[in-house]
Amino acid sequence: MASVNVENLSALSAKHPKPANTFTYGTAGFRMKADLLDSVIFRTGILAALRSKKLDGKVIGCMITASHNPAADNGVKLVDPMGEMLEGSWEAHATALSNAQSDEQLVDYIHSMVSSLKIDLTKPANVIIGRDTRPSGVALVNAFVDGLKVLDAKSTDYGILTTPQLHYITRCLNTVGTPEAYGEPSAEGYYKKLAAAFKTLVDGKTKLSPLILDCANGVGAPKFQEFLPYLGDSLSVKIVNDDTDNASKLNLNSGADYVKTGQRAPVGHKMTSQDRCASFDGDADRIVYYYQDEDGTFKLLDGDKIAGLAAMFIIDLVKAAGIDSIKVGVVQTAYANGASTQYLRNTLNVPVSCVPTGVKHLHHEALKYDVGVYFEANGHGTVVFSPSALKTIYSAEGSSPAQAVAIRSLRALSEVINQTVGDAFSDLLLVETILTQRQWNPKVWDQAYTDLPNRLVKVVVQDRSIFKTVDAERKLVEPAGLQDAIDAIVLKFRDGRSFVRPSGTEDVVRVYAEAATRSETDELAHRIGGLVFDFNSQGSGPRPR
Ligand code: G16
Repeated sequence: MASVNVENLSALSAKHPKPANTFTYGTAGFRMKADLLDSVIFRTGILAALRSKKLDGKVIGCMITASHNPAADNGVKLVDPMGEMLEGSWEAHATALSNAQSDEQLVDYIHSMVSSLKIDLTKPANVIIGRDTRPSGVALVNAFVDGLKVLDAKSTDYGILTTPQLHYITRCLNTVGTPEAYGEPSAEGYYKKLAAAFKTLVDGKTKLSPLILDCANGVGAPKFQEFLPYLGDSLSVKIVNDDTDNASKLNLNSGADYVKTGQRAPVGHKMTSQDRCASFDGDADRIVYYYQDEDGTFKLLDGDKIAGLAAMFIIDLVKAAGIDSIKVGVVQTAYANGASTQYLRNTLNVPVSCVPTGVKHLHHEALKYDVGVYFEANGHGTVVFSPSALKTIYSAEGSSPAQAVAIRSLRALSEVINQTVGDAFSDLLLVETILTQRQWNPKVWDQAYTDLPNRLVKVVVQDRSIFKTVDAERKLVEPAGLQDAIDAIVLKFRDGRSFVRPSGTEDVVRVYAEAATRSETDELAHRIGGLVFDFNSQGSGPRPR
């Protein structure tokens, strides 16, 4: 089993002293102001090495990013061998290591993990690293590598990548030479795989008008630029908000989160009713679409709309292929618009599950279906095909030319979709495939159902950890009495629905509200926001108006 070289650990740890703060591995790893992260990331390096050793040297991924957060923030998330998020039970270890008060406590905790999880420290450890465009990323990678050195882990730094590219490469490295080989383990391999599948899917179809793509001044901009030559003339995209030299512009008045939360277009492009538009977030794992109606109204096509479109298309395709034994299911969170859930259940007749926020929850639930479509309303999601569904798709022959075409499309679809995690590039190609095959503009897509008016409000509180939820985050159990007060207000609104939950990525509490009309929705959101702010006089930021 061996034990940790304490001298080596102390020498490395001295370079990364822990501040007084308490840390939590949350919805998407650790995320906070970059200048607080040095010790956390060093210790996450130790955890990544332990995880790899536990898994016999399988490659673990590390992504340094704070995604949709402002430029001054940064974060880290670990990726398990098949490209999925770090196993849930290890999050508590990440939190515990990051909060150890001294080197002795750190060593003790590592040894307790080694013994309780039966980790053989003599095993090799392999870790790969990617980061987004934030300037703080370089120093944080160095801190992480110091953490790896504590346990002699081998590392490869892939430099700047989108988060989903890092997930993809992790899976490729762990499956190379096996029947599950996922592709060439490089950004180039990723581009080649996605572009080839997309070209198959749109072959012979009339090309759509150019897509205006807002990259939030983040890593999506240089990476999509790099991707374009592989797509050739199969797709036309005009990239806007691509200034990654000016770090302060990252996610500023642009990007998927800005567009979804504010239900407005980003800066950087003056939209007309002819335009088809989409926005990535800061690490390109989320996408939302939007357009402008003839009367100038902004129309959002968010993750719920993408899920509906994808589910509709896949159901049609499995029918057309003559393999409708393959069952499609959809996974959403409490943020899903009520109208989208009704559309999925009543029009598409698909089973829908609701799970807590966080891709890890959606992903695991989606694996229960033959084909699981999962999307958060904020545009984070993908489609996963079970091994048996893939077997059926790849062994089907079809008894007519039409069936053969549908089977070919399903195969290409399983390749164009990044099944490891929500991926804005891959989701863009999925949407563009469907719109091209149907020759639909955004307005036609939008006609599937009409969203109930909805509003998201952020409330800054002194301590968000006092907010505890149950029932897939739809109900608060703490602070005591707050849920009753929320329910009493909601009752007064037609079609009213509202819930409150602490964010796992920002220092805020989120309030979601839906009601029959826009003005009732706004009032409901602001009344609940005000209630949260006032409750126990905890509010510390601006009171929601
Ligand atoms: C992360 C998670 C998403 C989640 C989002 C917001 O996204 O991966 O699953 O929806 O944070 O989470 P919360 O409401 O807890 O702050 P990203 O794109 O920021 O990595």
